Amino acid sequence: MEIIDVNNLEKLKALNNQSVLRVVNEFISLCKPSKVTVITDSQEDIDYVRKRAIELGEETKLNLNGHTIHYDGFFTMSNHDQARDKGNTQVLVSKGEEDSYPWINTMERENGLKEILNLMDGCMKNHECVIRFFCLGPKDSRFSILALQLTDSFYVAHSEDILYRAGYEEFKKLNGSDDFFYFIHSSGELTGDPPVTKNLDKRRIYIDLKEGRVLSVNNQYAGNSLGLKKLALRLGIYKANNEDWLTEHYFVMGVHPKGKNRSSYFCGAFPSACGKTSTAMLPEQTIVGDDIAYLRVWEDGYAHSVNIEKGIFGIIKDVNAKDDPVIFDALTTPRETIFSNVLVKDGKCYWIGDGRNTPDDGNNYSGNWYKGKKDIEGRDIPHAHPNARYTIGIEELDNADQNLHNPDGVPVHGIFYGGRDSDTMPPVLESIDWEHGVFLGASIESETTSATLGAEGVRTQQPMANLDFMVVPLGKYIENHQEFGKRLEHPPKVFATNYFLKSKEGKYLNGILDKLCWVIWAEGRVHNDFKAIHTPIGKIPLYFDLKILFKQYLDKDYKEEEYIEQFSIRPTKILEKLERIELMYKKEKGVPDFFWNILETQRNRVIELKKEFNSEVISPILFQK
Ligand code: SPV
Ligand code: MN
Repeated sequence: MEIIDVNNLEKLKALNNQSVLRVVNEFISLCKPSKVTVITDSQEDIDYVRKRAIELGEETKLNLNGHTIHYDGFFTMSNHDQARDKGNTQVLVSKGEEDSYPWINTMERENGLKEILNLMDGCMKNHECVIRFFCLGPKDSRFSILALQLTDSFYVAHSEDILYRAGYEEFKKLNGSDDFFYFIHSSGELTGDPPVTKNLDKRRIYIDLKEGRVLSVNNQYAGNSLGLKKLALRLGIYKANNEDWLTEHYFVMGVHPKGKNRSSYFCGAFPSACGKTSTAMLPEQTIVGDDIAYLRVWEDGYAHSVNIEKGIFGIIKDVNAKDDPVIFDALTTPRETIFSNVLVKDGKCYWIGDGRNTPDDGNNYSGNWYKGKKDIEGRDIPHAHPNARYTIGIEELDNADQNLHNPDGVPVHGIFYGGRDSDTMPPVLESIDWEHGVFLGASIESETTSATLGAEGVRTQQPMANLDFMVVPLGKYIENHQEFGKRLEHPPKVFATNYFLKSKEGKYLNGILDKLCWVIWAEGRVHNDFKAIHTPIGKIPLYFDLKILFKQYLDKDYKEEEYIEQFSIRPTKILEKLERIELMYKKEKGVPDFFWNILETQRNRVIELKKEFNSEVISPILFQK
């Protein structure tokens, strides 16, 4: 039997694209699937993908209409597939270039290709391979890049239908050009029920910048397997930074202040599990995207931005009716949703921090689960994984922004940068100007979380929350940000946020929804609604304005003591942070002068401040003249 039938072959040929045929031929011959199915943009083809994900056991239906559960492989705590695998993700570079990237794993291209192509030989044996076409960004848009995906996982293919815009018809418009990214993925040999990747020790994700492609094998977790997500982000960063635009790990949201009859758009970069999606999904605001954006300098003098996705692959931990009402409602009502790595009991999902009673048993990512179950290293297995996720489309949410598919994107009025920082930076800080904003983004620090494999709770530097994906030298990337802003007549105002400030006793100082007030304040700053207090590290809100916002938006009495504790400047902590930043950037070649100048100026001002007040905690009231 031919592995590709006439009908499927016709679908390929109709694209009139030799480069697509070349890629398909090369990888079908190498991976040796038993069958090849080509998926167009037709509903019939897309339904086929959903049906196969269920038939093959990669997804199982749950009680609510459209809901399914998928599990990624779990063997021991140190070898599982519930997060991005940084260690086995390698960027393939030319000989001699290996040292250009101190922050990421690199491998000499020829060696890397040899290894992974060898692992991929026969990796789809007895599997059906699907060929998919997507569009990263809105259709018919100057922003967008086309993407070809081959995978033997119908969970991957189904997730991509929810997350990305169909692109088969867009590929026809290429007129034979090879101007597209491509992604080859295989779960490799499978084991168990549900079927999970057997050989996690042979998990490899190799990024081939030269060819604009990523090869990924022996994994299922979306951050490793879905070509269009973090794998395309890396290719996008490479392309943008060698041209004149930006690819960023940004959400994009519409901010709609009460009673103002206006909307503004904000982007935001936060490392994993630092409140990025929940910011983009704040009540009464609208979402364009929650993870990855392309930005270009536009004719109106603003930066314009598009979401390259159309869905959300969000962390489900701590989503509950009180703290994340919009997401919670979306996840507990019928609609197409893939849950991953949560507990299922009687067809219903449970996760950590869902605000409900947890059943004592059920099925989770470790198989049959019961309270007190231990992994083979003797540690408790929680009922749901801390990095358990949900996949939903944005379009059908009530808070979807009307410009989600606008080919011109949305004008960016402001940018947030946030990290997980318990003791140094205030909840919100406005930059002095664009370059200082780049500095604030470049100096995000965060404690590690469960979204990547490895230890949690370690403070790491996270420039623009993009370090995991930084496939160009960091100095060049920072300089490109500076240049990008210089070309804008109206550069976005930049704000650093910190939702994770703690008291001396270790208690969070802010409620989870307090971020709404920081966002609304920032929006007001863009339109000069509020004055700000100038401090040596940037601008902060006046108590009076926040008091009103807390009352108006959260019906909370925001006390002056709370404000003083949250917005005090802590000179020693800030000097320590500046030192860590300096240490990191010193390892990097080609960091632009403006960065060092800002660092020095900030340091001198903070040293003076410390001398002047002779205190470790300086109240914001003291800066108010
Ligand atoms: C993140 O970790 O930043 C995510 C999820 O958005 S992942 O797909 O794993 O990258
Ligand atoms: Mn992300």
